[in-house]
Parts: sequence; structure tokens; C-alpha cells
Amino acid sequence: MSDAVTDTIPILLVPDARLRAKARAVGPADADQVRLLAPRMLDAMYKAPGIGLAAPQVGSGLRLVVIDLQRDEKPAPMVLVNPEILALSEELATREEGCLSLPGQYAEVTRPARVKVRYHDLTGSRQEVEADGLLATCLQHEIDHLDGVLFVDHISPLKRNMLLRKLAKELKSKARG
Ligand code: K1U
Ligand code: ZN
Repeated sequence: MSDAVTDTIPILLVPDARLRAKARAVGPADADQVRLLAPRMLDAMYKAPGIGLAAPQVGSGLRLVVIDLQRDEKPAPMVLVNPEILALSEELATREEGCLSLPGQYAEVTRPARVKVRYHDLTGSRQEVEADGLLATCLQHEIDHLDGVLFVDHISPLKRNMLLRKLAKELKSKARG
């Protein structure tokens, strides 16, 4: 049976090549697609569960990100169209990251502690957000996805290979049932 449009959109897993492609800017002709895709991405993110999701993770090549750090309390979804990093702090922060495209895999990642991001919201208004803490990490993680970059690219090759081998083993064992 074919999928209904309301079905949960599947999240792609590493090593899917679509996760390594650079996404393209959303333009005026993409408005309808973005209006349909953003709520489906939020739905997939809440169900996963996760705190962020980028369009390439659901097979779309658009520069679109959704984030909600309040997922267990009152929902506060952010939809970021064409997000751009305007400034990064020199100060760094290390935080454990996970990724819905590498389920069950976690690593400490060091990134700039604060970030300033410009984006457009779903109404087309230009917005800016300055963030620290988990939101700063999440914004950088999701914008990386738009450039085909995964959190494992920020750790040592040794740790990365261990983590990718562990993921491959776990996915193989899950597929066997
Ligand atoms: O992009 C993604 O794959 C989503 C990812 C975002 C993220 C998490 C941690 C640091 C940086 C970016 C996730 O949401 S992984 C799942 C997760 O962190 C989580 C799940 C349930 C409750 C709280 C957090
Ligand atoms: Zn991710």
C-alpha cells in the first residue's frame, strides 16, 4: 500500500549518500513544498524523539531546519528557512551530541560556545537568533547537516571509525530481527 501524506516521514540513516550532499537555498518557488515539509519534519522529530532535524535527513535537498528544545514541556517549534551563521564565538564548548541519522551513537563534540544565526521563518520574515548552551550546539549541528557534515566529522578518525562500525553492526543486527 502506498504511504499516505500524513504518515511519519522516515529519517535517513548513515551511510545514505543524501546525508552527504550540500542542500540548496529555498527560493520563492519552494514555498508550498516548505509549508508542507516543515510540519512533517516537526512530527518526525517529536516522534523520533529528537530536538532538531534538517531537511537532508528526510531526503530533501532544501536548506530547511526544525528545532524544539522544549519538547517535553510546552512545545516551542522553530522553523529555520535558509539559516546562515553570522558569527561564532572564539570561546569553545564541549557537549555530548547524538544524531537521529546515527541512532544510539553519541560523542563529545567541541564547537564554538555561542552562535548568531540569520534565517527566514515560515511567513518569510527575516529573523536572527543569538544562542549559547544546547541551542548553540543544536543550531550548528543542524546547519552542518545542510552542508553534508555530520557530528562524527568533528571527532578523531579513530573515534569516528569505532562509532561508525558500531552503528553498522547494530543496524545489521536490527535488520536480522
Ligand atoms: O539532527 C539530529 O539528528 C537531531 C539531534 C540534534 C542534536 C542533539 C544533541 C546535540 C546536538 C544536536 C537529536 O535530536 S539526537 C536526540 C536527542 O538529542 C534527544 C532526544 C530526546 C530527548 C532529548 C534529546
Ligand atoms: Zn544530526
